Amino acid sequence: MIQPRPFSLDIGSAPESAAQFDHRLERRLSSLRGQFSDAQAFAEKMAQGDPVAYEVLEILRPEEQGELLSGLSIVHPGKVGREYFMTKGHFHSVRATAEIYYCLRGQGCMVMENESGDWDVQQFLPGRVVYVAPGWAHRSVNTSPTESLMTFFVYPAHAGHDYATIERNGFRKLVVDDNGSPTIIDNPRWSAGARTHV
Ligand code: PAN
Ligand code: ZN
Repeated sequence: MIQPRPFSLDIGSAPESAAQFDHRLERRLSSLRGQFSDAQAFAEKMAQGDPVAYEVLEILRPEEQGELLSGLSIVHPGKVGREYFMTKGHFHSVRATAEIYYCLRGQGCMVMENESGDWDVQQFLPGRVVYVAPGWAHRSVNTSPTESLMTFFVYPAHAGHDYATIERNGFRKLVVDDNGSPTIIDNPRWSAGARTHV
């Protein structure tokens, strides 16, 4: 068992501070198969290689109530057709758990939705905090053409991750590049009927 112990973390100077983290997860574009609306653009991008879309640097703690999990999420710049590189996105398995994201670098947005039919998109700018309320699925999108989007996240350690619900239909809203401007559009693949509670 990892004993509860205080610690501190320098995140202003990341990624030089990457050694402070216990675990590094790399997600390649292939792990987002089916999530981009332009299947042909996805195939073309994959044919050029399978780029790293994002990385997660985590501090490991016991996944139990009372603990907090924290780390850095780094979404690299890139697009598949008109859609920007993004995270898979998920609900927390324990729906009644929230999350805080603090944007350190880059620009982008957090796409969110709940199971009551509401959706929300908050902008990421360096220094801005985004609060993901309990019950809201969340996905980070990097809208910069050149810079990685780096955020620090913290959430209850017992939250767990439900990826399957999002994998089935995606989010209600997509963020696409419309002549250089990030624009929110409806996701044609999303259907309320296919959505089930877990
Ligand atoms: C974050 C995310 C991280 C990567 O730690 O896990 O940004 O996104 P995906 O998990 O959707 O691939 C978090 O929200 N944890 O709950
Ligand atoms: Zn989360």
